[in-house]
Amino acid sequence: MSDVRVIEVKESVFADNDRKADELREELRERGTFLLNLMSSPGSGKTTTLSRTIAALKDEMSIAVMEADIDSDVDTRTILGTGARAIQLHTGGMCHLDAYMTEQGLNELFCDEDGAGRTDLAILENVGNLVCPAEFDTGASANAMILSVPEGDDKPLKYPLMFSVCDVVLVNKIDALPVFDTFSMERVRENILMRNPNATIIPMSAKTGEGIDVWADWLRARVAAWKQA
Ligand SMILES: Nc1nc2c(ncn2[C@@H]2O[C@H](COP(=O)(O)OP(=O)(O)OP(=O)(O)O)[C@@H](O)[C@H]2O)c(=O)[nH]1
Ligand SMILES: [Mg+2]
Repeated sequence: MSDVRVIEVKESVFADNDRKADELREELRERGTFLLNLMSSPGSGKTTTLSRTIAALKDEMSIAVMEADIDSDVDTRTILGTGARAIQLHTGGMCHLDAYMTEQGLNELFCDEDGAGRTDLAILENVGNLVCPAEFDTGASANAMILSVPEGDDKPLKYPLMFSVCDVVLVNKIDALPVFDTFSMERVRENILMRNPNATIIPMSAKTGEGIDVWADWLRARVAAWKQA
């Protein structure tokens, strides 16, 4: 066995991606574009939340969205319906985006800027998955994730990395709490804060709009602080 060379490919892939992500963050700063990476499991409400977010913020800032999916363009069509710019990224079967893929998407968005002016806020809707997207730094200025009530309050215990890399956790579908009555808001808070004591936790419903103002305030303040830094 001693003459067998073992190469830690995974580690070098991550190290290379981290370098690229830092480069991308620098470029985005020079352009004045705040990049939000939005993650969650499939169906927790990313696209519905983005539609509400765009409605809340579009008069204050120029917003563009990258929809990442393995296939289809349904989410991009939904976002285009809000009036925001949007492009679809197909990952070729990959369950996450890395910094290189994000850069390709941003380059496409920036090509469209002439007519639309500068992009203040670019949002990446990552592929629905609680594992792989958390492992790859996309170059984002902030990471957000959505945990929806039907998924259960134990998810921070089972998927620790996702919760530890996110600045903010949106607890979505609170309108469904009467049906999913084993979900405890107190327990989910404890579980999230155990993984990430600095996480901001915002209960909301993308369906009814409850809590969207709190989320929009958080994002507005975060973009403003980033621009002033
Ligand atoms: N009851 C309820 N349903 C919601 C809420 N938010 C989203 N939904 C529904 O949940 C389903 C999935 O919502 P999407 O916004 O497509 O979820 P997503 O995370 O973008 O899904 P993928 O992109 O496929 O991963 C849709 O039927 C939405 O109407 C909510 O707050 N409450
Ligand atoms: Mg979606």
